[in-house]
Amino acid sequence: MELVDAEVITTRPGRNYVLVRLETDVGLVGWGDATLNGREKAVETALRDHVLPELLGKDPRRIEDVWQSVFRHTYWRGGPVLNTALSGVDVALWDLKGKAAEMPVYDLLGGRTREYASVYEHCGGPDAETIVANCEAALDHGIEHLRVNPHGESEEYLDLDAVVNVVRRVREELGREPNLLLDVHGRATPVEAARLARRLEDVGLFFLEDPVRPENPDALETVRGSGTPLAVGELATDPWEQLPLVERELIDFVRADVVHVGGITAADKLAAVAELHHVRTAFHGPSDISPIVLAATVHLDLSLANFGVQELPEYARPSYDREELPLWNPEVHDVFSGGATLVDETGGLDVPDEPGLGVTVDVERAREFEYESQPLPSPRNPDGSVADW
Ligand code: CS2
Ligand code: MG
Repeated sequence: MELVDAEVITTRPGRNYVLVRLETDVGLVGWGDATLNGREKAVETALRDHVLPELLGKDPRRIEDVWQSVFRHTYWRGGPVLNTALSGVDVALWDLKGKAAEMPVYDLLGGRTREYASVYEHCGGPDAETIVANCEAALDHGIEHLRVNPHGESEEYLDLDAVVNVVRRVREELGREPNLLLDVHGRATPVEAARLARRLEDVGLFFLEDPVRPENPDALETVRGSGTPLAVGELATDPWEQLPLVERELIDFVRADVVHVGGITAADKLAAVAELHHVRTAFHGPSDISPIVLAATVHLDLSLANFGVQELPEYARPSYDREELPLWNPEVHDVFSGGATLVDETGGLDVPDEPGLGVTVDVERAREFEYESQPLPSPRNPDGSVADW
């Protein structure tokens, strides 16, 4: 089998997605997603002008070999642009391999270890009342992991006292049972994060996410040591970035993002190392990933013994008003069908028992939605200096 066509299609059904379409000489087509939020065109160019032409004539069954050559033959390895491009290719190759073998990807990864992948839902809001109401709606639908981020007008600033007060009130209202999660988005300093983790000990968080920026792993030593579990990793653009955190057991949950860390191949290896260190997975599922990446991530979740929890993309929030739970906003549904769906009452995602990823892409419809620039947030501190978002 060989690759005879490799194409990048940038589409916008509701938001921008960079899709990878690989076609073989036996007529099989595999789909990947290489969306880098806010820098979509950089990845599109990397794929079109550099990565995809080199794939033509290669055997798509040799996923590891293709992965190694795309990653290593650049000499300057990785980074968000190149590794997102690689991830898109890798996911498309796994989709192809599943289709060729007539097996779902989770079977290629060792088979199911669970019937569904429990999710956490974004239940944040401007005040405790709204957050509690969002949590109760999620709980009514069987979702037991709830992200309770307080956010208001000044979402970009970290008001530690306000965060602690709101999260405490949410816990008091909901009782001890539900699993509560909080994402600090790397906005705290190490010592602020350490205080936050200690102050939230009595709340009993399921995890505190990205307490500090990931560049300096040693900073997590300052944060470690409280009774609050930590989750880090959505910003990693290759598995080695996470290695010190896992090996030194500085985190409890590894949050690889399948579309940035190097695809299914890299996320699976990272998860295997994490398992040996008793670290569980909590793979990234933000609203900027397409149904292709969500499906790829859930195939992994279903196969991993050390699966922890799966983030449910915000836009995939089920409509609680309807009996049927439509996962995607209508425009996304125009382009993608199949893929991961919530299994009612379980609070978990499952994928169809179909060859490959189980996602169908309407390529003609995808071509009709044109890319539009979608600026990223650019917050400033009150004194005018640049703030992280
Ligand atoms: C967030 C992301 O899902 C999360 O935990 O941190 O939404 C993140 O802000 C986006 O992926 C950035 O594109
Ligand atoms: Mg996050």
